Amino acid sequence: MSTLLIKSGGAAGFVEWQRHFAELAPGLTTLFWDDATDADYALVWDPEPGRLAAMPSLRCIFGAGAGVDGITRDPDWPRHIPLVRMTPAGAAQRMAEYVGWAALHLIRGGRRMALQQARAAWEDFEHPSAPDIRVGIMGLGVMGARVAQVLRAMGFPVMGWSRSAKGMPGIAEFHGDAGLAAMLAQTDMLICLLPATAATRRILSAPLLAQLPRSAMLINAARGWHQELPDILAALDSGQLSQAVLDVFDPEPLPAESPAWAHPKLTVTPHVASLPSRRERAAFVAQQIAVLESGGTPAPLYDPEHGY
Ligand code: NDP
Ligand code: OXD
Repeated sequence: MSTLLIKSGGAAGFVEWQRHFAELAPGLTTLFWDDATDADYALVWDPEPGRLAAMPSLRCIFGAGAGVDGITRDPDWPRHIPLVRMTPAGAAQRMAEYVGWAALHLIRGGRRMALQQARAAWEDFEHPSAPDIRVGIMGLGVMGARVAQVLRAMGFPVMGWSRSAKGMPGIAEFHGDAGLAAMLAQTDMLICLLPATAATRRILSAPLLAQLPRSAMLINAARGWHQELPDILAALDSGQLSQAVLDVFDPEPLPAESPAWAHPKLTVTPHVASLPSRRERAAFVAQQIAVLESGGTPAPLYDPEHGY
């Protein structure tokens, strides 16, 4: 009988995980992180450094999210053990719904209307329509590819930047530093869906924002790692950015004293862009364990060479 050690959602979350795994993988024994030190599998978001390396029986690590930076920032995480990124089908769909909402919120002036409502002010204003707004997506991976399809279906002209070519119908693709510069120069709404790697740290900072057309809009649903928040606030104040929606911050939670909370051109959401239910995530893990135990390779795997 295989064992799965879980650190995601604390003791209350564990009770729910246990219920789902009992139905979805009856042969699997689930263990709470605080009660055991070894298992065949681990399902974790941000394990204490060194804990995974000290598990002699460990055969596979499951990230509790699609981004596994909370695991790989442990200098001792066991790189020889497969690390599976949490990507049930519902994850990309939820991300596309979030970004679709954020894109409409931006073009329809959602933040402005919320502020007007707070002072009972009935003030109408003109707004652009999706075909007027050229979208540039940084990252066309599991999340970015679905977002690109959905925004295109909503009527936005969509461009995307990635390391490798995708051949996505109707999406203009860009690669490399020159490709990024070319995309930024024609991007009215920039969306960040990059992984947290050495190459992408603080990429959303003043030099990049200056390459966008004036009054561009920004959505970051990837990681706080990608953004230099003071530069984004300064760009909003100067008019280089007209509005932004940020779902992620560094640190999280966003400190109560951050000027981001009250900025009139910024919408803050609390890292909720894509959170598949525990049931969906348990089903994904159960399915991947079945693949492993029948001699297959789980997917998608974190690639230590690329860092995502
Ligand atoms: P993937 O690893 O599937 O995709 C990453 C994309 O970025 C790929 O297209 C990759 O190119 C591209 N990329 C990586 N490095 C570079 C580079 N240096 N230059 C150009 N392109 C690059 O990631 P996901 O789609 O699963 O996740 C995207 C982000 O969203 C992550 O940061 C993740 O943590 C975050 N996330 C946030 C959530 C939230 O609720 N806020 C929920 C889920 C994810 P290529 O395809 O060529 O490899
Ligand atoms: C994830 C997240 O990476 O929720 O899945 O941020």
